[in-house]
Amino acid sequence: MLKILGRASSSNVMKVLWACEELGLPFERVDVGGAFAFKNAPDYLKLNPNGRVPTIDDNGFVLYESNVIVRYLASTYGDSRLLPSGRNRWIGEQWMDWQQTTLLAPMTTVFWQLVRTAPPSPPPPRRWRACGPSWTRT
Ligand SMILES: N[C@@H](CCC(=O)N[C@@H](CS)C(=O)NCC(=O)O)C(=O)O
Repeated sequence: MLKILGRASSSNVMKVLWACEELGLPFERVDVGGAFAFKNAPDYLKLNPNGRVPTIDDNGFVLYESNVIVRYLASTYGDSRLLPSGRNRWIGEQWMDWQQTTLLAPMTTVFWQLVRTAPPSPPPPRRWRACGPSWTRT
């Protein structure tokens, strides 16, 4: 069975879980990363030397990088779901790369300032200032 290594609170793991859901793909998930560190998967760094989540193990085939995992699952198990043909495919690819290369950095700043760092609500002006240009870019 497909094994997903990574804590469910990670947006990159969520992508993979969402893809599995869309594809109706059964899987087993192990909490790794964040507060869990690597204690549930002591050999994790041998699978993914980056020390990042997610990583999948699909019957011995190990893969990391969330977008690549989503593409792999769609291409292997999708039966053309999630991976349309022709130009529509490239529109999907465009948004996936945009998320990783353009959106991610400013989104991370905004996320840590306004969501992950325990908020007084609404966030004080200094938190908004810390977001700087990242706010307008997200
Ligand atoms: N480019 C990688 C980035 C993976 C990544 O940065 N994951 C974060 C969680 S969203 C992580 O592993 N953080 C360290 C941790 O959870 O311990 C991917 O898309 O899979």
